[in-house]
Amino acid sequence: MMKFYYHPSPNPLKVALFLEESGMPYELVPVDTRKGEQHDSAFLAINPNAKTPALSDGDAVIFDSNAILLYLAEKSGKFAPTTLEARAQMHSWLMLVATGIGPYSGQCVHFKHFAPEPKEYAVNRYEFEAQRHWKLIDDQLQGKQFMLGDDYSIVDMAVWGWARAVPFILGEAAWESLPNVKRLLDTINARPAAQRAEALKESATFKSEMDDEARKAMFPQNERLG
Ligand SMILES: N[C@@H](CCC(=O)N[C@@H](CS)C(=O)NCC(=O)O)C(=O)O
Repeated sequence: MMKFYYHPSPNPLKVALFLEESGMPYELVPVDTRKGEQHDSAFLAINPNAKTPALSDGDAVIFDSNAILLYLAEKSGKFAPTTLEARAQMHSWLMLVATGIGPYSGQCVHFKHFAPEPKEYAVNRYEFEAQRHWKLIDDQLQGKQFMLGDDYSIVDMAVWGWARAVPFILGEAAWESLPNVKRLLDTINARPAAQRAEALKESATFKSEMDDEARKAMFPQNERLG
């Protein structure tokens, strides 16, 4: 059976949503990143990048949430278009989520909520870039039900993983300028699979405190500051 290496945070949630939508059987393997379990040698053999999510499926081992979404779509034949032109759009938007939405939103959260002072320059840069990327998603959704048009796809799942966190990333007022992202979030949140994906966080006890142990595990660069 597939093993899904999971932590209740944006990138793993994308994969949780696919697995719950598709009904594919899987075993959940909790990885508590605030306790440093992403650095255990057994997990590094699955994902040398020491991040969640990851997936193993027989001889196939896949890391990086968007690669896992593509793998699962190929394996199941679900949630991805079949024409060359539509697949080109799928790849473009999936890569935009992978290289723009995720990294800029993640750095925006880091500098706003976790980094020590002085951080004004970094907050300004990452909030600006996160907002700019989210506006691209909002514009793409204008006049469309889903990211690729009428059909729900892995691109929507990738967007959903991070859209859940928009108030934490950009502040509550962000929804005023991202009405189409909010609509997509509400549409997906209403799906039973999304509710099951969210409920996975209850399947294990995950550490919530961002204390010294968590900072050491997640921000190892701080060691160099002494
Ligand atoms: N590009 C990777 C990023 C994965 C990532 O940053 N995962 C976060 C959770 S959303 C994580 O495991 N953080 C723990 C850490 O940075 O130590 C993906 O999309 O899967």
